[in-house]
Amino acid sequence: LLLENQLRGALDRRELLLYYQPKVSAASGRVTGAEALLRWQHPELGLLSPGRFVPAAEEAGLIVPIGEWVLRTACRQLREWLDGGLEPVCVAVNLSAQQFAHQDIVGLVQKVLEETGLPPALLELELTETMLMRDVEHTTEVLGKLRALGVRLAIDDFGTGYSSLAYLKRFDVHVLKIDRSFVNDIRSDGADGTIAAAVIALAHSLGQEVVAEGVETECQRDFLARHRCDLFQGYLFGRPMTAEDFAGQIGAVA
Ligand code: G
Ligand code: G
Ligand code: MN
Ligand code: NA
Repeated sequence: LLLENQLRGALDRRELLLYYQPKVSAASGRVTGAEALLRWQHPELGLLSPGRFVPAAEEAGLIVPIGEWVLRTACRQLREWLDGGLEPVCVAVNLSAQQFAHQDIVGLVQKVLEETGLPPALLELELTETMLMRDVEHTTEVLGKLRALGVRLAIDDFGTGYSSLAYLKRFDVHVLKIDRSFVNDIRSDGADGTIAAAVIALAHSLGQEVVAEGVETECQRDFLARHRCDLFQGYLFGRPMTAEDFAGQIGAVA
């Protein structure tokens, strides 16, 4: 409760910030994108990860204004990088269930794209299966409208929630992110990579790209590359880092 009260003022006190974790193209080995990840620079507790405060923010309804700040900040940051002459990268933002269910998320995304003048295809929205499965009629409608704006849509933590293959086809997203638990299963001899390989094949058969998250070892990377995974994200390539540090990595071979 204390944390919740402090969180109320955190936005105004400018204590929230975004870190960026590189996404690396399997084909070129270069950094071509990032996932924006929220942090709270708490005055006493130090730098807090979202696991420590996002659940409280959701319960208090604060995730809606915070999520709006995240979206706007990530888009403004990308605008700065483009204006500074850096090569275009795709930046992914996580949406929470509440933003997706209760907010005019389509209107917000449209407004922020207009404000920043970004090419919509440089913005990716990460949504979890659980969020999408709550109300499939609503989901189909909202995803269709977001898709029409030109932004990219990704299903995050794929394989950990439950979604039927029929809905996966109906929702028509651009990207599947293989949950890191399946990447973590991949051992040096390739054993236990079955689910990761199956998710890649499934995604490709639906015309979707695949991002593997939580890639920590070269063995995992090599296994995923052999199975034609499109993008890698994980500590092997880079931890979540400040915007300034990430800018230095854009386009580099990771
Ligand atoms: O960085 P960390 O491992 O603590 O992230 C934990 C979770 O927080 C991840 O599942 C991630 O999707 C989520 N998360 C990170 N940034 C944001 C954000 O800006 N908004 C929401 N809703 N969730 C986020
Ligand atoms: O759920 P989501 O995918 O949005 O969460 C991303 C989170 O995963 C980030 O908080 C990030 O810190 C964490 N993460 C990113 N790469 C790795 C990795 O290689 N290993 C582990 N264990 N966690 C990772
Ligand atoms: Mn994510
Ligand atoms: Na994830």
